[in-house]
Amino acid sequence: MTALELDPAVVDVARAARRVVVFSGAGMSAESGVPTFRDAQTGLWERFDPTELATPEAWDRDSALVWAWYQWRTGLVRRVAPHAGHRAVAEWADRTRMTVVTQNVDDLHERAGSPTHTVAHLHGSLFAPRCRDCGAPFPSDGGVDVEPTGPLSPPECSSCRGQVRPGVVWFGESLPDDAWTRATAAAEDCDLMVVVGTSAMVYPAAGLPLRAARTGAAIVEINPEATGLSEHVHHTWRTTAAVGLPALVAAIGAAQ
Ligand code: BV8
Repeated sequence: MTALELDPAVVDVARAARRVVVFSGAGMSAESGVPTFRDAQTGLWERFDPTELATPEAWDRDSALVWAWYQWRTGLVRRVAPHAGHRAVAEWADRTRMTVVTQNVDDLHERAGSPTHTVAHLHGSLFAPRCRDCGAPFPSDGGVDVEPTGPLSPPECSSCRGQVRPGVVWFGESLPDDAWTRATAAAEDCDLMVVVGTSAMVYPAAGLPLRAARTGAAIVEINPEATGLSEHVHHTWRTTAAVGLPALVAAIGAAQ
């Protein structure tokens, strides 16, 4: 069922839901000003596809180029703000058991008020660099404010003098056990999963909505475009995260 307006059936399902998962992708942060993976790259990285840069091979080939990319992205996220959709998800948690499972490496859900322990970062965080050799966390400096015009050398670990790397999951790397365990448990336990702003093309994350559907959850997709998931969900709503989520949460509240 594809709708351009909020479908009353979606409000009924959401109002009745007691265990909700919001599964978010890059589109969740787009209206905050964070480019999605589908958006074209700019500057130094214009000639690269993000899926080429977000790999251990790219890091081994040119860690300073990749580190500059992450420093630029970190600074950009630090300078933007969560939008009404992020805040609606945080407010919804006041009414029901909420788990946010995000593919995003930004901290916008948390900055909008979603408690850290309720957010599972499947692909890590821009704000959690770590030593590639000993794994020690390295304090994020918040990235850079001016788009780098050249490579930036990654810092040295203060514990073992190894090379510090971004705290994200690259293609070909396994997901963090804790986040994946929490995400799969929440997907299998929820009675509603709202899938927001993802093209659902990156696995194993993209398998979570069908995993939730198999255990009886209703699946609602919020995305201005169709995705490979659209034909498999109960409701797909052609709207954006910053418009749809506040409208849905307000409708639930009004309905109670
Ligand atoms: C794994 C962090 C097991 C980094 C990311 C070969 C070897 C190993 C694995 C593979 C392999 N070949 C394939 C795989 C599997 C691979 C994979 O899925 N590849 C894809 C390309 C096919 N997966 C992995 O490698 C994963 N690990 O499998 O481990 C393993 C381990 C070792 C050996 C074998 C197996 C790890 C994947 C994690 C990669 N890291 N991010 C960084 O950020 O730099 S993924 C990154 O891309 C994001 O986190 C996100 O997950 C993904 C982008 O997807 P979306 O979030 O959906 O964003 P996108 O831009 O695509 O779409 C935006 C959507 O929003 C659109 O639909 C648009 O319409 C919508 N939208 C736009 N505006 C709005 C909106 N919606 C709402 N409102 C709006 N305003």
